[in-house]
Amino acid sequence: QAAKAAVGKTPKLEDYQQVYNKVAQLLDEAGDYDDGSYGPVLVRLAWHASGTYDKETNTGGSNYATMRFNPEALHGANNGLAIARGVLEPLKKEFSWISYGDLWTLAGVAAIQEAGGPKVPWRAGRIDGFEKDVTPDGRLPDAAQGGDHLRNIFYRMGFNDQEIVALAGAHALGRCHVDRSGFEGPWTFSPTSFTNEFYNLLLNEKWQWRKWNGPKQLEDKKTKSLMMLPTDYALIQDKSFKKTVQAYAADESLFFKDFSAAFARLLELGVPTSQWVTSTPWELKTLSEQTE
Ligand code: CCH
Repeated sequence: QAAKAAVGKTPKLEDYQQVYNKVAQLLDEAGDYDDGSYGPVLVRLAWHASGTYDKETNTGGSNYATMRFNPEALHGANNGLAIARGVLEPLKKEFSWISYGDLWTLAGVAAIQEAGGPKVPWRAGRIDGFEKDVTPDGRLPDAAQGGDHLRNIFYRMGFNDQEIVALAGAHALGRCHVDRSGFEGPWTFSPTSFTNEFYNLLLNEKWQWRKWNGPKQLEDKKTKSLMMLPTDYALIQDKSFKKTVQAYAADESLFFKDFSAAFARLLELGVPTSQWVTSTPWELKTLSEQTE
């Protein structure tokens, strides 16, 4: 009962709802930061903490929160995530019983739900590991590559083609930063709202390679203010992926359902079943549900 030991009492949903509420409150305390919300960068933290999972060796994933340690903090894919970890650090001080892995993944769930996205089932039980648990660099996807690379990376985590497309829809949120990834710009006109706009734009806008000094990325021909990564564009160049892109563009509730399932599973990768404090995940309430 590692989680129980860490908490010092039996962990209850109410305790984690309190943490959720604090995260939800600080999302909008971002001032001039980006588009005024820490939500997108917190989603990216939850994903990068989890997406190191390798099903063959059963290593990586969110269990040990190894991004706290160098060299993982310094892996190129994690550039900029010190901001997200820093935003959550005061919560770790306030709720010292929560593990970093639980805190980071719960923050990702709060960011999705508060941005108008689907409910994402979540449960507690991750424990803090050690530097020796850090996985090798190169487990997260490289945006400069194509469909084969996406399959290699996500199949390694145990996901299928439909789930690859569903997870990519998170790019409705946030933006690329030159000083983090080298890429630049948002995917949608509403980067703090969780919608199926990523798929609509990907399918319906005309995309052209941007002429600039940075890495190869696409821009929309009409406004030149939106972007797609080569890996995003790969989703409409492949028949199997494109079929799912079309389905999610046409039906936002289908996207919400599939995203929720895939993201919930992503956040649980690599956590031994015996560590979960409950056999079925919880549903955290949004702030607005609690004030109604
Ligand atoms: Fe992503 N993502 N992502 N992504 N990502 C970037 C930003 C965000 C790839 C590359 C990039 C997922 C999948 C992929 C978010 C969520 C998810 C950036 C810009 C790159 C590059 C980083 C920067 O410069 O700040 C690639 C390749 C893949 C392959 O599939 C998945 C899965 C998720 C979540 C489910 C979010 C959110 C952002 C915005 C972060 C921000 O700070 O605004």
